[in-house]
Amino acid sequence: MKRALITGISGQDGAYLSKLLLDEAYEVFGAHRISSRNTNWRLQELGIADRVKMVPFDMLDTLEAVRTLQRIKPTEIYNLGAHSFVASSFQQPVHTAEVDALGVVKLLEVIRTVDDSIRFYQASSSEMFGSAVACPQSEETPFHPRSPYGVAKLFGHWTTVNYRETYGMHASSGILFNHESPLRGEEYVTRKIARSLARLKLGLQDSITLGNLDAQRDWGYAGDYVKGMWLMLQRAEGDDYVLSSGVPHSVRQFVEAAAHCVGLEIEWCGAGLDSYGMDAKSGKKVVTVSEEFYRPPEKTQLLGNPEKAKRNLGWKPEVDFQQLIEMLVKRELERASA
Ligand code: GDR
Repeated sequence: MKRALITGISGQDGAYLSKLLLDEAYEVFGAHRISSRNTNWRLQELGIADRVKMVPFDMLDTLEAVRTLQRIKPTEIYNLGAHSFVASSFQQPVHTAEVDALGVVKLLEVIRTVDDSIRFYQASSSEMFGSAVACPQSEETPFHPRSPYGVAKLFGHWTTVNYRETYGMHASSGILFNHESPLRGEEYVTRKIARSLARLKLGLQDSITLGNLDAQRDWGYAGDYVKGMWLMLQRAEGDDYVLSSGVPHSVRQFVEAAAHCVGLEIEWCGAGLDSYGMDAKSGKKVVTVSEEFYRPPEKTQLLGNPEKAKRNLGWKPEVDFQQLIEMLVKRELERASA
């Protein structure tokens, strides 16, 4: 039986990956920090909370990690644990670097010490591209991160490459563009929009305040992307892969499509920080903009080229932009009516 250890088990990707691995008959262990709050609502929502075995594990506590690995003897480790909210990494750059950068080298050192045949997946990010010179971005595009999060992730990425090249370990880095689902945290823009519009529809909220409406992202469905993670570790050799939809959309387009799902049509007025969106029927202001949610501007559009993953892994996204938004809004309507 294959055994997988997942760090970041309480996050969106940890939940979907656990589900996939359990369906593939793995024994799944969730790395759990003893000091952290119990946040297994995502595992509960997928109906797998009692099938994932929680084990004590702190990314930064090397000795505890050694003991846990010696005991459970995983065949695969998925390092999804991270400070993953880009905006707050500007307020917590040191903590972000400790977890997202140093955490990776500590974990790889532990693996190399305990059993260097364990296959390793590192959750890298499109944020490493930042102000990349090329668009779309592929595995060959030079990186230029624009946030403390992106900088820390880049260290984790190169460390993974280095352990593969220097020690011959089966280590893969998945450079994932934005991947969303009903299990996203409420601070991320997709869930924030879907949740607010569902609540607006049900009269529980009057409006939503966002940052840059013209920011663009390459959005896909998290359930598709965790499959790509798994496929990477099933190859004979580790490697780096971009996973993305290859289709760009703006925050504004996301709002329009989500509004459409709840029967609203948005009419846009103004520009930049003075932009707002009106409900075309009632004339009520339902979308406003605040500097609070703005980030330092991106010079290049973040758009991924997933051709290598398609070619080598046989991976492709199954859920498109429209289906993703419908899924998110439907779940938020259920949650708001519960
Ligand atoms: P991102 O996701 O930073 O791309 O990182 P997020 O959903 O936070 O932002 C997406 C884009 O929307 C713009 N935006 C807003 N964002 C938030 N959160 N709230 C707002 O009100 C708002 N208004 C506009 C942002 O500026 C940005 O352009 C996600 C995370 O999951 C990372 O961990 C992961 O590595 C990358 O995706 C790939």
